[in-house]
Amino acid sequence: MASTYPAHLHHAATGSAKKLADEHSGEQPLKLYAGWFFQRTWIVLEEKKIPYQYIEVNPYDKPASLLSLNPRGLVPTLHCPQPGGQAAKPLYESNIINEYLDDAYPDHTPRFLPSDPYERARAKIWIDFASSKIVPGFHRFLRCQDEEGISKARAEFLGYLKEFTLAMDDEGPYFLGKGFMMPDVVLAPWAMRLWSFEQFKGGLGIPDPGQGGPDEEVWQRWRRWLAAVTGRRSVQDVMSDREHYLPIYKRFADNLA
Ligand SMILES: N[C@@H](CCC(=O)N[C@@H](CS)C(=O)NCC(=O)O)C(=O)O
Repeated sequence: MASTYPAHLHHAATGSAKKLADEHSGEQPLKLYAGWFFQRTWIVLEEKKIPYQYIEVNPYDKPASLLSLNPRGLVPTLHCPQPGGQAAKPLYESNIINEYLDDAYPDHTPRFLPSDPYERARAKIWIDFASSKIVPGFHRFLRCQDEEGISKARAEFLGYLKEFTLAMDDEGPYFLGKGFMMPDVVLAPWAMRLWSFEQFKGGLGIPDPGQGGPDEEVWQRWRRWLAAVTGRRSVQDVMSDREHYLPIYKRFADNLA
């Protein structure tokens, strides 16, 4: 299948992600087709300790087994075993897969969505906000080339982070309180890539501690969330070495991807 992913870029997990991928390379009924650059579902499988087989996909050379499950060949794609000897069925879209894992493996804690119907629905509002506003805002900001565009995109991105932070539980450290849950997972891979703005766009722009003026408390709460999420073992374990993300993010920053 044709891919826009350039062949010279790295295409397999490295560092701690490679170690984890190797540990999960053995045959299992539940199979995760994944790419080293996309981690939401991998984090949930690790947190829940659900047995799974990790199948690394080279975006430049997708295996036929993936294309038969998901003709678009996107990762993550999950190969879900079915009861009674029925053929396994595919699932894709990371947030949907993660909700499925929470429902299909209820004995594997922690749960990633609240059980209270209102809290569960509210969590989904912020999962959607992170996916539909913050992540695209991240990429728009990184792609901007001229000074005026960069400062507009930065203000938009920080506005989204502020809105997300204002919706967090006051104490935290996580979005919904003490538990690391779906609204955290959905942003975790991007929280780990905020260095891109220092590297390529003259800084992210969040004020230093004590410099936040009327937003001081908001940014304090953001920093508490960021430290908890980026310090989380599962989040660190699924990351590849930064040297391999650099050329990919440089392509974004040069507006080539
Ligand atoms: N919204 C989807 C995004 C899936 C997606 O776009 N995956 C990308 C990686 S970030 C992919 O498989 N790219 C390979 C390609 O386009 O060939 C999700 O959250 O699962």
